[in-house]
Amino acid sequence: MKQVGIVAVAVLFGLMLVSSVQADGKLVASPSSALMLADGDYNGDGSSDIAVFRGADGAWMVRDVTRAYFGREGDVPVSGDYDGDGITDMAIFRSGLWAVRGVTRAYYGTAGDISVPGDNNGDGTANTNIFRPSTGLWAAPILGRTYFGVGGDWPVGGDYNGDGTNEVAIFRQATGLWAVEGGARTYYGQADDMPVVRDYDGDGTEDIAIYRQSIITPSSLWAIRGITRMNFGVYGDYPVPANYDGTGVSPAIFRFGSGLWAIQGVTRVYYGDGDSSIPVAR
Ligand SMILES: [Ca+2]
Ligand SMILES: [Ca+2]
Ligand SMILES: [Ca+2]
Ligand SMILES: [Ca+2]
Repeated sequence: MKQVGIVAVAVLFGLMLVSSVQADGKLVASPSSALMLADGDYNGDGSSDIAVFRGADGAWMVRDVTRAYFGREGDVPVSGDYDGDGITDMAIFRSGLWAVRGVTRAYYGTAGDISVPGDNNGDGTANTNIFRPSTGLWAAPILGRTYFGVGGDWPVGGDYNGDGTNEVAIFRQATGLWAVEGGARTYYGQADDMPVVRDYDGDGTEDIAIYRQSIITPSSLWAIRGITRMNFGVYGDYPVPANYDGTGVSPAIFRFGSGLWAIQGVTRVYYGDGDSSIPVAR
């Protein structure tokens, strides 16, 4: 896994959404630079919205819905429905501070933690979960504290058994291991794939899925376990799969620099300031 270069894919407010290019030409994203959102329906119409957060001035821009200023450079966006009204709230994580626009400010976790918002008990509200890479600690309101996974693992908590509540889960990028606490362990994908877990077939369970990109084969691979495989997007694109048209989750990418959103079978549009906007769609 020798690294031959560093590509700055986008400026993520001081911290960089950085990926490494390996000797074999693969682009490797890391969990500490990943965007983990609980939801992305900013007007509550049942469809995910095309949206960006621009750290330089704290602007949130939701296409055809709204624009607001919340947060600042260096904040990690953690969109979710924290008050359970069916509308996704703009929210940021800042070294243990969770600030939810118009709803609350709370402290949970600390600097260095990875924020993994999600609904822990099926009540329709997002919880302020964190994964601490240094120790493998998950701290999750309602679920409690548990140790699961190690540094370098991707936290991929979600509802894998369809009971309406989240399970703690990790994807180990080096080996392709998926492990759900109290559930299955399986291998899917290969070293350096990026997890893109969603409910692709709409049956109420999270589907294990990976996104793979490489200089050598510029068309990116989406592999969704037991459901489908396809090529969509090119080298350097960031995956933003979501339910944009209200009929189900589509593979989709955001292209840093140009601001292109390409949503398979749905649309291609340009939205966001290509230089500093990052996608906040889910
Ligand atoms: Ca919407
Ligand atoms: Ca809400
Ligand atoms: Ca569950
Ligand atoms: Ca599913």
